[in-house]
Amino acid sequence: MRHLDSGGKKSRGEATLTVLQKLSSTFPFSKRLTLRVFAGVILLVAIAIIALSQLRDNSSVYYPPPPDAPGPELVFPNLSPTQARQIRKSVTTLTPVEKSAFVNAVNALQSTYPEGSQLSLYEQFVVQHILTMGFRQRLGATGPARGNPAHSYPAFLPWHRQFLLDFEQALQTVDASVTVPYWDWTDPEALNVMLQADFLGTSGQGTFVNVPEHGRFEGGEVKTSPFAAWQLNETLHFDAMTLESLGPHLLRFSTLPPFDRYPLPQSAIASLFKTDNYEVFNALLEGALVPDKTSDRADYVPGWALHAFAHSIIGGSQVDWTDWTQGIAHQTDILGTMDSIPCSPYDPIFWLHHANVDRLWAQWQDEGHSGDRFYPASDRPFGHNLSDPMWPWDGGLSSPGSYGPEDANLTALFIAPAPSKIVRAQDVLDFRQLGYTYAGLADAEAIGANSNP
Ligand SMILES: [Cu+2]
Repeated sequence: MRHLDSGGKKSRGEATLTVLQKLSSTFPFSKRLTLRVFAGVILLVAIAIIALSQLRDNSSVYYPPPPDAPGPELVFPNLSPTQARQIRKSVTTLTPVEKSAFVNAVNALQSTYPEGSQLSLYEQFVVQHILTMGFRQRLGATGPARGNPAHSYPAFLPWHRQFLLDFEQALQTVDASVTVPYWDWTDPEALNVMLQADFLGTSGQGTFVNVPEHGRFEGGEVKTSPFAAWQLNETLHFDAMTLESLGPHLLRFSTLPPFDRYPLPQSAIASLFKTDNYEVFNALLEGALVPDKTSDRADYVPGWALHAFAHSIIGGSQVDWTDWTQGIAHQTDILGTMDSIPCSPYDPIFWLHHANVDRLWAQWQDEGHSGDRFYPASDRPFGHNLSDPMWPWDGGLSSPGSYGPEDANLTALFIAPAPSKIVRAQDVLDFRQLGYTYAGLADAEAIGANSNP
C-alpha cells in the first residue's frame, strides 16, 4: 500500500532495448524500418513507464498502515518527576480566575505586534498554521519537506504538540500561571462552559442556514465574547474551499448539525485506543480517514470523525449525510472559522480542541505506547520521520510556497522561529520533558495532591 521505493528500473529499460535489437537483426531492411517505428513506440512506452514510476517514488503520497496493523511490544513511561510540570486541566474544572487569566493572555497576544510585523503575536500562530498548506511543489515550495508538515501525515500529532507548546509559552509571557485547558469532546458540560459570553464567547448570530432534513439554523458573527473587538485580518481568515475571505469577524455556527451529535460517545474514544500502531492511531484521531465498514478488507475511506468532526461542531459545515450510516459525511460547504482548517487557530477554541487531541495522544502513550518505538523511524515523506526537522522549526531547510487568497503573499508576513530552534518528532514524544502533563494522567494526580496546601 505504501508508495515508496521500488527497484530494477534501469535493467527493465536495458532489457527492452536488447530484445528489440535482436528482433531487428533477424528481419530484411523494409521490414526493419517498420520494426524500427514499432521499436520506437515500445521504447517510448518503456520510458514513460519508468518515468511514471520515478514520479510516483518521488511523490509525497502517504497512506497509513491498515487499521488492523499491529504495533510493537508495549513500553510504559517512567513517571518519576525530572522537572516541574504544569497541569493542563479540563475546561469544565477551571475557576473563574483561571478562565479570565486565559482570556486576558489570549487578548494580550492579539493586541501585541512584534517589531516589523503586520500581524499580531496571536496572528503569527494563525499564519504559521495556514502555511502548512503551502508545501505542494506547484505552489513554489522549496526544500526537502514533503506533504503537509502538520496534517494528514505521521507528524500531525508531534507538529501540533509543539505548536500548542509555543502558544502556551507565549501566553505564559503574559501570565506565567496560564496553561491551555482542554475540551473533552465526550464531556456533555464542556461546550456549555466554553460558549459563555464572558469566557470563550457564544455561537454566532445573524446568518441563517437551511440544513436539509434538519431545519433552519442561526450562526455567523460572534457578537458576545471577550474577543468581540478583534478585527480579523481578512487575508488570514478565508474559506479553505474557495480561498475567499470570511471577513473581519470570528464566525461560529455552533448550533448546526453536527452540534446535535454532541457529546461524542465514549465508544468513539475507546475504539481509538484499540490500536498499538502509531500511524493508525494518528490517522484515526485526525479523523479525515475512517475504517471502511463496507468491506472485509482492512482499509480506510475518507471520513469525518474525532478531531475533524469536532472542528465542525464549533465552525459548522454543510454536509452531505448520504453515507452517514457508514461514518462518512462529505463536507460540501465551510461556514465558520473553526471549520476552515487553515485559519482555524483564529478561533481561540482551537487551542482547547487541540489540547484534547494532544491529551488523547498523551494518554495513549501512557497506556504502553511510550518512546520512539511508537513513531516511524524512516521511509516516510521528509518531515514525517522520527529525526526529520519539522517545518518551521527546521533551521530554514524548507519553505512553503504561496498558499492563501490571491495576491496575499502570506509567506512574507510570517516570522520564522530562530534558525537554532530545531524540533523533530523525537524531541516532543515525551511531553513531560516539555514541562507539562494533563489532569487525569497518573503523575497529575500526585502533582495536584502535592500542590494543595
Ligand atoms: Cu492543524
